[in-house]
Amino acid sequence: MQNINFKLVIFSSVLIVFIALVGACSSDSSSNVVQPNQLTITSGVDGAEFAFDPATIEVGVSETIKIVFDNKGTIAHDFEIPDLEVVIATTNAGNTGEVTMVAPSVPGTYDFICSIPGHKEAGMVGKLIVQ
Ligand SMILES: [Cu+2]
Repeated sequence: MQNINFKLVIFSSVLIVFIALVGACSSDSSSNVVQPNQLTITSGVDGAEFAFDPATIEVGVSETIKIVFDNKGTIAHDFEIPDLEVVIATTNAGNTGEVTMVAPSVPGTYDFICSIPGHKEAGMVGKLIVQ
């Protein structure tokens, strides 16, 4: 009788450890989800109201990329890549906006701009290089 109880305790212990391991593994697999690389583009750096910093960004072909637009200026701006239909809507001074995009599958260079009238002409342009 004593022996049977002992076996039952061992079996239960093994079962508990097994369940814990399965639990650990399944929570592990969720961390395998690919997180997009993040790029931050800032405006208003060093008082340059109508400029993006950096003005050139490089991404890999087909790369999933999260773009964060950080408006450190004193007026509202937006961020658009017209040819790729990528848009971060008007972002007020001191705020950030973001968008996640998948880069084209072929290399190329695309302009990004602030689409608020007059801002592109004042210098709010940059290049996204896909390579
Ligand atoms: Cu602007």
